[in-house]
Amino acid sequence: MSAQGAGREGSRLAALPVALRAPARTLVMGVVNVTPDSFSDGGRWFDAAGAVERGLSLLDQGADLLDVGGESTRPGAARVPVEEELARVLPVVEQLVAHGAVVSVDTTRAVVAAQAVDRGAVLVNDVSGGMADPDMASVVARTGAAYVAMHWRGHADVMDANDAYDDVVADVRRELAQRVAVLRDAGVRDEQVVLDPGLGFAKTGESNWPLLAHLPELVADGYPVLVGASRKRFLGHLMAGPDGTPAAPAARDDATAAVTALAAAAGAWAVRVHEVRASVAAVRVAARWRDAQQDAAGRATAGRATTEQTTGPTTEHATTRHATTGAAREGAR
Ligand code: PMM
Repeated sequence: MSAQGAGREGSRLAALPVALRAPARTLVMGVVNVTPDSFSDGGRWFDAAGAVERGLSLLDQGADLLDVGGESTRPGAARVPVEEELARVLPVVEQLVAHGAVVSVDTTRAVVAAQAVDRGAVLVNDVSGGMADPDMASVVARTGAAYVAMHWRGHADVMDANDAYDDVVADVRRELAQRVAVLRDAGVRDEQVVLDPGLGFAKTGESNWPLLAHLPELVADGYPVLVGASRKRFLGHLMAGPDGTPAAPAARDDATAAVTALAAAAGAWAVRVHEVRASVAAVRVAARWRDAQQDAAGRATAGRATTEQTTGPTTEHATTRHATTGAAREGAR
């Protein structure tokens, strides 16, 4: 799978403000859950005023965009009626847009996506990658909104039972490529698409780590990549206390920021997080780190070119050195 025209300046994610289309550093998307039962922050901002206030505070902390959701995807959660989802999400989208925020809507329903875009959302974040609602792809095609297609195998009530992979990295990449093909058939342009490996969705624990470790391969497929590790169960297990009790969601923020730094160093387009401040620091560190790597790789290449001009390449040794240069460049990307 590769994104045709992914590098074309100006056309990629055209619904977003220019600065967010091909940013110099990884973006930080702040989570605004207007739900009574999300796993990590359910109920804390469950009225429109509280949710808007939360969104504004995330912007103050440095969020580049806000993801507004009205349906919990907590494992085991029941579905919310569509009228309820609309009533939760639309006023919050509208008010945050009025405050100048770049707003994404976290929904699997085409009707919610369409109405949120009408109210100014510029990105549709669909954890089902279009699988939950057959009308989603045509809404995305018609509106031209940016679209996050996440890897997904079923709603919250069944997702844990779907954690079965031959090779989780290969399987997720293949299933995402299938989603992209369906989107293309419906008229969605590659330039609208962001891909997300779907950490925690049909991935109960160990399956998440190979996906993070192989993030550069997903990035190399050419689509912007969004990573949503924030406060997820696999981080709770990682940070378990001495008796094995998983760390509570709010105690997973330091580990989340560590994932942000590594995801940013691997070239992720954005991270989706509940606590923004530490992730903003992490993406800044990662950006400088990558710049310094590229500078070092550039200097090494220039130095070698000068040496070769002076001495001329020697046979086998020269081949080895070029191989090293290539690896250094790859590491610097
Ligand atoms: N995770 C959650 C919700 N929405 N969207 C994307 N694109 N990627 C994710 O990993 C993701 C998501 C679950 O977290 P929450 O219930 O705390 O919002």
